Formats: sequence, C-alpha cells, structure tokens
Amino acid sequence: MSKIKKVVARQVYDSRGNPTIEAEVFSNNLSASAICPSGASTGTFEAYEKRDKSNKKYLGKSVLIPVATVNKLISKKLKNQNIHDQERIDSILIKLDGTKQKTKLGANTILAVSMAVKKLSAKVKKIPLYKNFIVKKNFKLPFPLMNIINGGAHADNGLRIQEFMIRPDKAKSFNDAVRMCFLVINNLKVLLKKSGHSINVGDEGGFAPMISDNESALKLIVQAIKKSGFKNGKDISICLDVAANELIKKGKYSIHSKNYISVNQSIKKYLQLIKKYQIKSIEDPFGEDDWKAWSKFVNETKNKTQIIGDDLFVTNLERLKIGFLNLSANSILIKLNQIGTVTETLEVIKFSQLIGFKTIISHRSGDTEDTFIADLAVGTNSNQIKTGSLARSERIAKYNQLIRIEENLGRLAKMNKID
Ligand code: 2PG
Ligand code: MG
Repeated sequence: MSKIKKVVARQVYDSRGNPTIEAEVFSNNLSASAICPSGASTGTFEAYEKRDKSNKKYLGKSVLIPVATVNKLISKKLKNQNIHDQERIDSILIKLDGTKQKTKLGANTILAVSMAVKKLSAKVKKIPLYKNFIVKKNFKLPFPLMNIINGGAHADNGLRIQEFMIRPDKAKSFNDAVRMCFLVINNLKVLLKKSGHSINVGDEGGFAPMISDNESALKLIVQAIKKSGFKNGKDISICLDVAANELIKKGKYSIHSKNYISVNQSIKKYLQLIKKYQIKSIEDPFGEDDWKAWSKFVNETKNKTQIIGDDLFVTNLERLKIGFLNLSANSILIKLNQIGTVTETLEVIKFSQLIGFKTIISHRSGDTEDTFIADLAVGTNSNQIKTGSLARSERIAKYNQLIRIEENLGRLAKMNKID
C-alpha cells in the first residue's frame, strides 16, 4: 500500500491571470500536482469557490486561505491514507468541510487535492491517468465541441449567446476531429478578416468579433464550414451554449435579441434556428430554475436535439435526478469544480450514463495547463469534451493530451458514437 506522506499547496494563476490553487500530493518517492480551474458564468447551485475576499493586495481574489487550509489542516488529515482509496480520501475531505456547497473549506481547495490524489495513484500504479477512472477496456475518444466564436460573459462584443461551437461528427479519429476543426477555424479567420472584423480571441480562444446578433455569427460559421469542404449538419454540426442564466429577467429571456420575450416565444425562435442552421446541440437554453421551460423545450424538439444541462445540473446528483424525472434535458455537462471531488464527479457520470444521458466533460473559462479533464473524458467513455478553441495554450493542452492518449491506445483507439 502506498501512503500519503504530505500535501502541499501553492497559489498559482489561471488563464485569466487570476490566482488559483495548486495542490501537490507526496507519497514515499513520488508526487503529483493538480490545479483548480474557475468559471465566469457560474450557476448559483455550484459548489463554493473560496477566495480571500478581504485581501486588498490581490483585489480580494487570492487563495492564500485555501492554500493554508491544505498545508495546515488537510495535509495532516490525509497523512498515511492509502493513495488508491480515492473514495475514502474524498469522504474525509467532504466531512472535514461538512457543508452542502463546500463553503467552509472551498470546493477549489478540496478539488485540487482530490485531483492530485487521483494523478498520484496512477503514477504509483505506473499507468496513464485515463486508465485510472471507470473504464478498464474499450476506451473511446470523445468528440470535441470546439468553441469558435465567443460571446456573453466570455467576450465584450455584445453577442447574446456565450459559445458558438462546432462538432466534427464525421471524424474518424480524434486527430481527424481536430484537423476538421482546424480547417473551419482557419477559414472562419479568413472570412472575418475579409468582412472587416477583428480576429482577436475571447476567454476560451474562440474569435470575439464585434458582431452583436446571433444569426450573423451563425451565418459566418455556416460559410466557414462550407468553405472547408464540409456539409453543415452532416460532417460538422453547429452547437451552442446559450448560458441563459445571464439573459433572464422576470421569467422572460433576451436570448435572440436585446428584447425580453416569453418562454414560448423563445422556444419558437430556437426551433427556427435549429432548422435553419442545422443546430445539433444547445446547452443551458433556459435559466437554472426554469425546469418547466426546459421540459417544454425538450418536448418540442421531440428529443432530437442534444439539450445539455450545465448551470441547471451543476454536476450534482440531486439536481440531475430532478431533471431526469421531468425530462428537462438529455445530456449533462460535467465540471469537476461544480461539485468539488473526483468521487462525486464519477458518481454523477455513472448515473448519467445509466439513465442514457450523454456526458460532456468540460473546462472552465478560467482554466490552466492542467490536462486532467482530457484523461477523465477517455477514462469514462464520455461522448464529448468541451475545451475551447484551437487557440490559447490552456485549451490546446487538453487537445494535445487527447492526441497523446489516442496514440497510446494505438490500434485499440476508437471514437465515441454520435447519433
Ligand atoms: C460554460 C463554461 C465553460 P464558465 O458555461 O459552459 O465554457 O463557462 O466556466 O465561465 O462557467
Ligand atoms: Mg455552460
């Protein structure tokens, strides 16, 4: 048995330049570290991200209290625990916190340790990280949901929808999937330049041109897909993350323009967009508490469009069960820091797959060089991964790791299935 010797934490920085926590777990002769990411469009029901609010030196954004919590408290509590007993270690962390949303220690504090434990366990076993989750054989590579235009809280261009993505449905391998997206992104760049738009990128590496209406963005993407020699809706599909939590006022939504309209009118407009632009997947089409609107929408799409709950489910089993009973969605976005431990994340993934919900592993808009989620996607046979554009190293790092995993699997490597 390999025992934990100590845990050390430090403050490092994320892709937005904000402080975040890195934990390093030590056994006798090995160590592994992990860094916690951070969101911008966060759901109310997410686990709590703890920062030193009163530390003016860091504008209240430092994580020196979480760092001290690991160094002084968590390290002692985890000493001599079996590095391979993730469930026990996570339950010690959960108990130590004792609150529903991990407000005492902070989900960021706990998660950095939890992920580092998983990584060290793989290192000790001398296996790649992706082989240390649920799947033991027949590993499948996820389809990338690649972000190509940023709006909403991830850019300052006034676009209502937060993420415009492409999914290379006809890709034969992960390498091929990235190549297909690479072509579309490069063609989109040319189109943007030609039409006088900026090619600057947003938080997740997608372009952030000064376009404020959704349909103009969609039209550009359709053109780029065509220019790349692909069929929209067949070879490559357009997918959206609306992040509608940011666009709600008194039960009405300003998704489709600055005007607030009813749920029914919003659904009608969605259905038109789905048809016109062959949209295959929509994440967070309505607010995090608007269960009825979600159910109505799923029903109206005849369950043919992938409807993903992000802020709705917040990787939380209780909320997922409500969504399942009400048929509010058919897929779930998985973000480790929404719930705070690896064990709880795996429980949610297992349950989702049991009830037939697709699992889509996701980065955060404030991410880091940590590639844990790439391995998690393969190690759970998750159908898709959402990890930004082919720009910004914190996003590319995940794609590159998936390319390495595909190579590591060799002839056994298979893509997941998009139906
Ligand atoms: C989302 C995520 C990631 P954030 O809404 O799905 O793309 O954004 O991390 O800002 O919540
Ligand atoms: Mg989202």
